[in-house]
Amino acid sequence: MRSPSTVLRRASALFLALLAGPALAGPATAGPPTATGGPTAPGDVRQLDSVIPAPMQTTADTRANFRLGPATLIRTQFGSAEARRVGEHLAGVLRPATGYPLPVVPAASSRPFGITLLLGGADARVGRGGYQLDVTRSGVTIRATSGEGLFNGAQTLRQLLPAAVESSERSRRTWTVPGGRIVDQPRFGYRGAMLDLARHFHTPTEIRTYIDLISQYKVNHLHLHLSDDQGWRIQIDSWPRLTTVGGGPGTGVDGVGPGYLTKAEYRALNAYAAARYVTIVPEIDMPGHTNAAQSTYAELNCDGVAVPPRTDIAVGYSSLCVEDELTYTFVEDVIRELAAMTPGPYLHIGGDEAHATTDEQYRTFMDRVIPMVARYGKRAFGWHEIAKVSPPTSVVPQYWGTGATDASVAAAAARGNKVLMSPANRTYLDMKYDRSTPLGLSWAGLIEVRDAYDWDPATRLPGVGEESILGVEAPLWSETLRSIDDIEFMAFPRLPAIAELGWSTPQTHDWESFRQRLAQQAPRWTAQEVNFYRSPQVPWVD
Ligand code: NGO
Repeated sequence: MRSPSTVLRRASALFLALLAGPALAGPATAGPPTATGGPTAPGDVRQLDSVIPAPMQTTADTRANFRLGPATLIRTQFGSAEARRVGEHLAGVLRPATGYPLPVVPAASSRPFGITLLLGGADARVGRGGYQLDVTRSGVTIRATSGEGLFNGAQTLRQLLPAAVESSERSRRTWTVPGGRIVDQPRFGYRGAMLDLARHFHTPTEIRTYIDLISQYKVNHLHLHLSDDQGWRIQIDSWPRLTTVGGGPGTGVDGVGPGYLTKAEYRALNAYAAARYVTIVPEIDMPGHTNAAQSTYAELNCDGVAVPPRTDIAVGYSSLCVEDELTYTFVEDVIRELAAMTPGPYLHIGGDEAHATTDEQYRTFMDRVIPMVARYGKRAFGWHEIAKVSPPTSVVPQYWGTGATDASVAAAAARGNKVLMSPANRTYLDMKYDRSTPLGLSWAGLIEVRDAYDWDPATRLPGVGEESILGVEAPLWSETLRSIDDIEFMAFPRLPAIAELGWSTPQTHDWESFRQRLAQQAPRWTAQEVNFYRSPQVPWVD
């Protein structure tokens, strides 16, 4: 549980550090007590290849370790506001535990001293989201072609420092980065996580915490499931009762998950995410999973009578009235307002489990709604049932099945649609780990850490190969979840497994290596006060 005083503790640690003033940092040496205090404990220097997700290429040089000191500067690309922002973010992460001031200054030269973030000069293989990280005795240099690449390199640097760096408490110790070079590049452009705000609302503070946690594993999209049978969670001005009633008291599973995001809160979340190179993908589920809207507005029902609100976890019984023009006025209002407050390029229109809608009605509905998304400047995502209507190739079906094959998803891939992979028996973070897991569901099976990790997105579905895959996403549905502690328990350690599948080249895929690296994340999560599941498959270190 994260104590409310965490923020205060962080602030006072920084204050003390500033009072202490700068002193000179020497080059890293092994062993004895140092100018900054405590001894170097054995095992304190991390391995270059201990990072999650596994980097593409690492070349260790144990004679070239770098030690952070009280005089270390964070130098960022001269003239780049974006590089500066990444530098400030990194400084914000490193200051509380180190107690060092770590001022962020423009890099006047590319001479390696301190931590330097440069745009340009990286190995050509890094592409857009990748980076090159060089550690020598005099400094750490991260080079990339974009702010996103610098941010990803900075997340790697965090993991190369001792786990205590993630604490909000200052510790007097050495902060050594292992020497050598990493050249890294993402396998897929889309690495995603999903939160379900409909079954239980999660507050902006909780969502921000999740963004912080996922972005350290280079996950760069957060899909928000904003409406379902049990609740409506996003303010829409033209249909105001959606939130005051549909998201109001008594909504959510068992009636205990009320709440909604105002437009201002939603915009602020998008900005918070963007500062961490995370794009928000908002979802309004339709034509099914719409009971909250239909119990709030009688006119959204074919017979003009409002259905009763529902707080159980049944699925597949609700549907908007496909034949009624008013339905499309409603849907267009929602899409227009949601698109206007969403800076990201995607808008998810659900489309799963429309069992109360005939195939013909489903097609009629999607043929009207998919073009609306494009009209408001967004690219439509849908759960993979959307593939059945042969949507335009810009539409992204999100595969959530458990079967060995899916003919309509394969046919969509053959036509040129990109597919987002979320097979439920591998990526659904709401599935129980084993029979004794107190939270979660089990309809798609039990998912231990190895089940989440040991598969290849590009061979999961025949006809949906590497070239057809946009990326991988780990959904976390909230039927059984209430708090951020619950979210963390289901996501850790499986979220890093899915993150690695999305980022790392298949050549690095190795369960034995992964579980060893995962084990070393435990002290980081402890320092961050993350509530994680101690899977018996992982040799945890404390
Ligand atoms: C299914 C269903 C959701 C449930 C979830 C629970 C999809 C795409 N539709 O996934 O409504 O919440 O399972 O695991």
